[in-house]
Amino acid sequence: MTVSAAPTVRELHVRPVAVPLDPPHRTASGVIQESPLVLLDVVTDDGSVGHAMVFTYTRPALLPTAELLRNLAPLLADEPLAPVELAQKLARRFRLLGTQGLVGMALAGIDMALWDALARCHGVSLARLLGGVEKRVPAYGAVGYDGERESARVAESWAKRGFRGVKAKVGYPSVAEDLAVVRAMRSAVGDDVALMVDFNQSLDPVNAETRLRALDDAGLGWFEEPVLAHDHAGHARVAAAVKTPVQAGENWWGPLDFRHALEARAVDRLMPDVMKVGGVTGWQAVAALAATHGLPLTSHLWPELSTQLLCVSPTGDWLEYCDWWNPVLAEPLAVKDGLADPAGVIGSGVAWNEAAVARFLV
Ligand code: SMN
Ligand code: MG
Repeated sequence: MTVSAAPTVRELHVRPVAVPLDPPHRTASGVIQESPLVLLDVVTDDGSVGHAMVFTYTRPALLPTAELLRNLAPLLADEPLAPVELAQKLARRFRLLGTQGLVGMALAGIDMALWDALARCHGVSLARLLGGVEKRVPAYGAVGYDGERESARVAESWAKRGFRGVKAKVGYPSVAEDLAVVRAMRSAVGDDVALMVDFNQSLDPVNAETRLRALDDAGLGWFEEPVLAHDHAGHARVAAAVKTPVQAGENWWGPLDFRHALEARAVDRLMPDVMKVGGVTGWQAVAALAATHGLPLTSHLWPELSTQLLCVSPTGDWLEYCDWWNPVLAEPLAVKDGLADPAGVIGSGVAWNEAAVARFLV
């Protein structure tokens, strides 16, 4: 039997876009008015093209990230289409600078695009490429930091669309306001919809402990990021004080941050962001950690790619549904009856609506 040669990478195309967000997404730690995205296309010598996006959260980081990615492109040219190998090579190349922040985001974007190209080159979904099958994944909808009445209205609209879970931004000035938002949402969606809350790092550990105790009997699925993301001891203090599971992970850089959090017993559930965790390669390491610790794994943003990854994550749990980037996608993720449905997807499911991309180009 002969082993066929892997395709090689030819080029990396980089395009910055700003996709308007209407309505804006409010959190206790700031408002997101638009999605600044760097769109990546990895072209291989067999004609496959892999797609991925890097989300820079804020406009000032958009063009520097795009420029950084353009500067990284020569490191990929003529390399085999082997994402794990390339991830190690690039990590070594940036050891002295470090692979957090914009560098980490850029490397993760490359990793995601390489994996997408590899799956496309085999004509399969990413889940299949990784040895799994496409499965329907329960998805929850997001409610912003929008007060009692609006939170209840949006929660109800998710429930009416068939979503079985809703996560609201809280961390209002008082615990009474947090409780009022949760109660209003509960009465809007009934008892069969899971409710979760996200503090977006807005509390200090002492106040978080008091506040989460007061919310502990509200029937919530989890408390997310009550304190600063990297305050593992603070998370651990809060997690030990309440029955409701504590969840974090969207702001941890790579599998090593997850290891440190687990060593500190910081949380009961893990929520990697496929970009900040280091792309598909980083996600897989964290999915293995979650499985060996028996911790449920939820995704953060990147709904198309995350659905594929949750299909192959042994403790995969909820998908965070998010439609912010749908305007630039050729075929956004299908969701039916609150379940993300990756049937028929090739690669990670990410491909561009070129007319829209041209409109939003920066
Ligand atoms: C969130 C915050 C900021 C941007 C996107 C998403 C949030 C979440 O913490 O969990 O969705
Ligand atoms: Mg969050």
